[in-house]
Amino acid sequence: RSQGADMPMIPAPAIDELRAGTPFPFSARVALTWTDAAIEPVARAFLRELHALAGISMDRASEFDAPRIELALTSDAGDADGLGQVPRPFGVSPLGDSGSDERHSIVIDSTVIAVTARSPEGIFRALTTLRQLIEEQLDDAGEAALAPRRIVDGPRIAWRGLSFDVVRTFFGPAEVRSVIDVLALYKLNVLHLHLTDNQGWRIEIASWPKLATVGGAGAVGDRPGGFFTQREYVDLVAYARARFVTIVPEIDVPGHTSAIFAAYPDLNTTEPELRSSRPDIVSDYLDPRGPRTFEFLADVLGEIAALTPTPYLHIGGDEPYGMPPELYREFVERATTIVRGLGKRVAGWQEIARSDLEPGDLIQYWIEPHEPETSPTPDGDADAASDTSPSSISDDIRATMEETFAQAGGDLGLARAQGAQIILSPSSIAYFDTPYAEPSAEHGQESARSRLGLRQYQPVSVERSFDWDPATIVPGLDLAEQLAGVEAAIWCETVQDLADLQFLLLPRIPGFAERAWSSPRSSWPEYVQRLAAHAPIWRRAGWNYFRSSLVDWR
Ligand code: TNX
Repeated sequence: RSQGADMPMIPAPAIDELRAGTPFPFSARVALTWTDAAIEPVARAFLRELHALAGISMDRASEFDAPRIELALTSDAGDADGLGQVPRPFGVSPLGDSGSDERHSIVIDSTVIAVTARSPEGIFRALTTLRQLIEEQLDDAGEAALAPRRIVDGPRIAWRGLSFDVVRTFFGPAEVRSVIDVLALYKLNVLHLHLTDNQGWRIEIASWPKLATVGGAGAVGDRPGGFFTQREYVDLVAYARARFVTIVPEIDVPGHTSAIFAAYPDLNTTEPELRSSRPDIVSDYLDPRGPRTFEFLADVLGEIAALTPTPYLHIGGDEPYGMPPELYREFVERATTIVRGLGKRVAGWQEIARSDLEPGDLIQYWIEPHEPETSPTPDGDADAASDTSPSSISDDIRATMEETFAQAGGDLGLARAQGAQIILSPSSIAYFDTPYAEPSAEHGQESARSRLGLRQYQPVSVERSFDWDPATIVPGLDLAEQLAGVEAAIWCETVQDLADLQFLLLPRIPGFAERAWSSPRSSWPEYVQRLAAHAPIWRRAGWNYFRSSLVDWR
């Protein structure tokens, strides 16, 4: 293959112009220079990363050394760096109004690589591109020939995330860090941590200690439980931050709350006739009329808010099975009042649009019209959910389950009318806990870890996670006014360990990231060649991935 002249970057940059000339000779002798103290942490992290990756020890050097990589912050005065050619992104920054500018430019010539941006985050994104270029060309001697080119880039969508279920299977800090590494490599900037659900509570709460110790003891099936201490969580937030990934914590209420009730049974004041006897359908909920419900919620959200710099707290709100609609509405209104009182903004699954929201709140779209999976999903281990006898739940419970999905088509309109913005997580595309679809059944059987992915879903091909357009997935969505961002989601009922998790994330994450970041609409035949070139990066990092037969892997 040509020396770096093909375009291995994912996501594809907005502007990429190849230039004539001798390639830049990347090696351990290359020096890195920077002028602004603000970018020192990003520069040092890049040096450490290259060292860890390939034993490369570049060093900081004077601005006269060559070859060298120069990092500099620029101002937008006069647009000398050309960043003005890349439009501002759609959506909202997970950092809030102070959200930084991710745009950057990279000019590679035979002796110097000049990297400029308006913020440390922009420099970080540029270095991620550079890392991909280097890794893709790296030979056994630790050298890479980088073709002269000019790249000017920035994201199409500001909020680009992964929602990660650490409840159904508990993943500890080291495993979460490795997921953050995958996100950062593909310029995703949000890790939405689904910290609580029926099967477990995964974060230490000092004022309600049994949430973690009792509520966190188990997981799906007989898998081990676990939880993050506050210290571990704070360290994860910092680890993510250093990679410009924002952790958005989710405390899922008022449904999906069995772990709370296991720890503190008195908090469960669900009417006896609304409690399900089916193990796979949970209909107990946090009741707004419970005497300690909002004291509890204020304590929990208060502690989470204090540990979390992002302006957003995600309150879940999905699938409030068993809950009469007026109680749900009352609950969400009180919960959002608590969040605002803590100085934070509200995010929640799309069902919260059925309550009063405020402009700037975020709702997460996941229920698609006319898809098979919009029927109620059994909760927990798919194989254990064998009791399908309709007699074991009451008509009242059944009605609330059906309501959840029957009303879904109105949620976006309700959100729009209230000025709330939308995170797109269309389940048929963005849910990665689906089996892989492959052209040949045998290939699927032998390599697709066929136990992975929930049975109620249609299998989804690697191409499908790539071949969609956030701009058209919801008819009539006004990108400038209503879009907040996009998030993929990985639910872990069938995912048992890190190898399983990586198997479902790779190669879907890069395709999703391409759609979130890139403005030029790449085609599958072109994209799949770039994708193939990334497998060596994953192998070097020790990440598992699905060797789909749709890709001619390197
Ligand atoms: C629905 S998506 C859920 C999760 C399940 C998931 C399985 C959503 C807001 N709730 O509790 O894990 O389906 O794909």
